[in-house]
Amino acid sequence: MDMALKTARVALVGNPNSGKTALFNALTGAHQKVANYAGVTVERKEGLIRAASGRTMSVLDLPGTYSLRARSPDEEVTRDAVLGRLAGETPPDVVVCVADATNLRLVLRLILELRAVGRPMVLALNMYDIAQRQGLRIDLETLSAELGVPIITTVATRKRGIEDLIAAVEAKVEAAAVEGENRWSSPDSAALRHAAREAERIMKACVRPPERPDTLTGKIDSVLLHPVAGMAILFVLLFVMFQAVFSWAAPLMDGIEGAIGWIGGLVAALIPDQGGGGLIQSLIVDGIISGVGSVLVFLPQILILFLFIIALEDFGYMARAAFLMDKIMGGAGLHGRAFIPLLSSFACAIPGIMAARVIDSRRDRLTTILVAPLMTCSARIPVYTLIIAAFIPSRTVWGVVNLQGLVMFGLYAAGIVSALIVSLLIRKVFWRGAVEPFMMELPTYRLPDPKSVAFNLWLRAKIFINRAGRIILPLVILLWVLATFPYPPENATLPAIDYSFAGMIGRALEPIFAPIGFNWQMVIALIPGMAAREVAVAALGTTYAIADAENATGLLASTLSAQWSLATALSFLAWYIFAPQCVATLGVVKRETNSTKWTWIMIGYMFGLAYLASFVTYHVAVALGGG
Ligand SMILES: Nc1nc2c(ncn2[C@@H]2O[C@H](COP(=O)(O)OP(=O)(O)OP(=O)(O)O)[C@@H](O)[C@H]2O)c(=O)[nH]1
Ligand SMILES: [Mg+2]
Repeated sequence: MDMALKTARVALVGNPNSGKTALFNALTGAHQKVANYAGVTVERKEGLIRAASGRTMSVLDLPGTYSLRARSPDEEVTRDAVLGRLAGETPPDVVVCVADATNLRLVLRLILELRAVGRPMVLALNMYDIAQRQGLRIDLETLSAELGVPIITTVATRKRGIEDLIAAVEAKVEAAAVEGENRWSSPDSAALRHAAREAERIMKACVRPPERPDTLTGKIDSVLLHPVAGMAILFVLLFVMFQAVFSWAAPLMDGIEGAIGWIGGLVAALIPDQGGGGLIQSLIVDGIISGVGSVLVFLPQILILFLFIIALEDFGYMARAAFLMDKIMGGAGLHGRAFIPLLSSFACAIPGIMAARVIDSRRDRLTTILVAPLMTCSARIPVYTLIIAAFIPSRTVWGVVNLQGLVMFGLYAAGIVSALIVSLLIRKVFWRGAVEPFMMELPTYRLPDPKSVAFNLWLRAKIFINRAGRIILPLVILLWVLATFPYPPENATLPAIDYSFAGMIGRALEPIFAPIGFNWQMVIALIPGMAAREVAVAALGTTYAIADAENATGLLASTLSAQWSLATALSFLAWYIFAPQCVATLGVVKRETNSTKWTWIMIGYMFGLAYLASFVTYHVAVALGGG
């Protein structure tokens, strides 16, 4: 019977935050990002599944939308996919409309629009667990009859209803007929009013609100969204987060550090350092282990930070934080929807810049993109932490506050405040006009699922370790070569590294950076550090290990505290707040803005700010006695 069944194309369409990606992951086994706020998915993602009949289905996850009348670039993706407008593409064989069962009113309007497109459709009534818990009563039969589509209830996060959904889709494919012509056209205001009335009527007919309405979300919100208390809680949360990054991570970091030192010692003992062995020993111990190891140490801190972020995202708090920040962001000329892109930039500016696709106005999107790299990405954590560990004493101030955590908090705050100032300036210089008010809907609070939090954390760890292998390792080896050859002359008076290529390059560039207090080793670290910020730490690890090969077991932080002045260290921190030390980000800016001009404007303003900030920091610190 298996007569080479044609692959069926299935598109998941629905309102933002209705669980499309969670459903996509449950169907295909993929691991796309899922979080409790709108606008997580900004691109189409395809995955394959095989139905029980043996038919292959290609499933398409799409950005959420309220209407096919797309406004922002991410919504256009959805519209084009549904209408089959992309080059070489036909409309999907089946549209699966994914609805948040607790929020039917909005999705009904979308369903009415989708019906006009005339594709076979199935309604996945997702988050059915929450609807039941809330006591919402939905008359599935009447709803199905009203809409003329089969309805399957699902709980995407628990993989419930998945088989039924596949079967329903398959039945639609088998029936094969296109259900009608595409009668969809962009609705005018009369059509919108009509759809709203129709949705209201269907709601009345099919959904009975719970006898005891769920007020938990409302109760929590009355505290968390309170203009004063809410702000205070947000501030305290961030503060605790950075305290935790330092105090919880310490024992774990000591463990990793000890293990790396032990491996280094073992390798040093195994490889004789006579003849060619000395060179190999130096490559492995001073180059690879010192370099890559100096970055890997920071894994615990990064994971603790992400534990907070992932748990807060799943709980639904991040959308509230956006709500609280809206006034401040609007005052600085940022669009209400800029919050999520900026928040994502704390992990990495690249997904952050892509997330700006949810903003419909090009100017507002551009402003967001230009300031996104000022948010402290996780690749800066190794740089910040290294310098803080070396120069800021681990003291308790005001009784309970860890001084190192406080400085870290300050560095993050510096990034945020400068992003606000820069966007204000962009508005003043390039374009004026009103900023759109906040538009994001607030999701229902949900307890974070420990399994999915653990899994997301594991993905983060994998990304971090992968970067250590793919980006840092090759660069560290290259740097080792540059720092080792050529050998010093017979009558050398300086350390060997001073005669190497790295020494030469560093010294040639040193004059540019001398006014901001950088020595040539730092200059050398900045160059491979363009590949990724944390490479600078690895590069410093390697450079100082080679320079001080005699006692290579010395920890990088203690080496730095002996070699740099406080003013130099602070200047380096200031540099890293602003400098666009990341080629990949610049590439994405070019792609997303589709403009060389704006990419260069970003490079220019960020390097300019970095140099200025370092200059001021250095000289103020020297004047205060930190030279
Ligand atoms: N309790 C419960 N939570 C769910 C269910 N489906 C999804 N979620 C949660 O709902 C939130 C939103 O899920 P996503 O899959 O990111 O939603 P989306 O529709 O892809 O959102 P966008 O990409 O922003 O349009 C996440 O926190 C999920 O864990 C469900 O059936 N039950
Ligand atoms: Mg999604």
